[in-house]
Amino acid sequence: MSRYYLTTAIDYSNGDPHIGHAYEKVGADVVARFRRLMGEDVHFVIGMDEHGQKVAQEAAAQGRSPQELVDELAARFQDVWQRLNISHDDFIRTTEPRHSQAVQALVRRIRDTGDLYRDRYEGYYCSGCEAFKREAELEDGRCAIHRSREIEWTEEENWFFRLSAYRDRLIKHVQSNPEFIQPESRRNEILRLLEGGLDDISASRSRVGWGVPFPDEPGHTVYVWFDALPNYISAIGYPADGFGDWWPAALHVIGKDITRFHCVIWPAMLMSAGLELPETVWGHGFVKIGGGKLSKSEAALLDLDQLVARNGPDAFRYFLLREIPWDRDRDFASVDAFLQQFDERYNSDLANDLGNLLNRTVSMSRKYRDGVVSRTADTGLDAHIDSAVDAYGKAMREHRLHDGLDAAMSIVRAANGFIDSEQPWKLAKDPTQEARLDDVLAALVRGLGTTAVVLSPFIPTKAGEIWKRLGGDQLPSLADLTAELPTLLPESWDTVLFPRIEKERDGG
Ligand code: ME8
Repeated sequence: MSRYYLTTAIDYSNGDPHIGHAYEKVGADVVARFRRLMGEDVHFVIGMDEHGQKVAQEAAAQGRSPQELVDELAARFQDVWQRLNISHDDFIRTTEPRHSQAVQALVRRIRDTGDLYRDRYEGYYCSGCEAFKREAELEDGRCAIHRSREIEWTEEENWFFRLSAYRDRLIKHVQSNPEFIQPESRRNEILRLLEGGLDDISASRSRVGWGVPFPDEPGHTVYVWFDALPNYISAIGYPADGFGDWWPAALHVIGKDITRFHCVIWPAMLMSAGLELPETVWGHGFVKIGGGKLSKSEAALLDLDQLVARNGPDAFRYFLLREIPWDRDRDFASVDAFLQQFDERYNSDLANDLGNLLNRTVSMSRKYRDGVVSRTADTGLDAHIDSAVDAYGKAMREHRLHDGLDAAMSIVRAANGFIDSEQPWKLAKDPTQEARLDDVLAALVRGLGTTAVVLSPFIPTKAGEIWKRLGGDQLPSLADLTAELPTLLPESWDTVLFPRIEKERDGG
């Protein structure tokens, strides 16, 4: 069985989870579930980035210990991921002993290759990015990404990593492995950055106490990105041999603001340590409100618990990936526009298109054939199903999740159109059309059964309910779908898959 190890960014423990975090975790979860559907052996890891200056500052501002803060937030994030049905196999926290041991082992190995040296750092540091900044990167004396934060001047003794020495190898790797950085726009950004040259970077901090102790250097902690990136190997047991069962990762899912760390620094660390590089780094776009990054007040208005409760977890998962392409930014005019679009999508795609298709298919099969449906059919709808499943598989393998979702929903649209054009209620009245009616009903059951399977990575619970409503048991894998399509639909029962939102509600 082929193995598929995928990870997401580990989230900073300095605030509540927001829709940007949810979008990333849901997207990665869709990939994980799709791979399982393809029969692959999947290992899916998410977690928390709990060290560094930003977390220590937030804890101090709240008058609490950093440990207390990160423990509370880890529980809070995990609770949201459970509500959203994220199917991760592991949750790594950088304050865990298994993680700090792995980081120290990796730092020692990199030091042994001669890639670490002591020097003095003088320059700016943005605690929002947790990154050292060149003067040229600042706008009006502030970090371009974290304009509300004060940029700090810092002078300290650090251990440095010879990042500059890896520039040519990195360029070569990016050029000869087109799948390494995706989508294409991110790959071009990184190539331009590499061509501009690289500075060595700090690997330790002597002025930040909240971190993994730097090996054999009392008073230094490991620089937070040097600590965070190795979570991808600490979670699978590095440096013990077993970590090779999963490494190299098939996919790192991250946001576009941190591609530099994942496509330059992390691969250089791996090269230095003599480890293989991940196959693909996918840099997704940003969810924006009113043209900008999510502000704290907007994030609070779009509280994840409320969004999940609003139309159910599957509806929220569906909305995130239907409305926000997986390879680009998506800007919503305002919080209200976001909520209104959520409700509209829910009504049109889920309550109407999918819910009606289920009701019509089940009730007509029961009414005209007592629920008995044949399996073979060769209608126009069957032809559409075949081509949609092909398009779906191709898009999903290429991580174009929005295109995969669209291909899946095209079956629903085609099936509803097929009912309208075939008019089974007329066929049922005409004794010469018995065979045609059988074919039409079989194609509809096949369309709906196929839809349930291909939508299951996106709406896992509701997809299972559709399958059961057709008389199936456990959702099959994509390969077993044809053999396992139900042939006897149980009597109607009164569950409404996605109850319609009848009247407009206000913002919250
Ligand atoms: O960057 N839309 O943590 P983080 C989409 N700890 N994605 C967004 C987003 C938005 N509005 N805002 C944030 C960190 N993200 C580091 C990662 S990995 C070794 C360390 C994404 O909590 C962001 O791009 O700031 C990142 O991938 C993830 O959420 C966590 O962001």
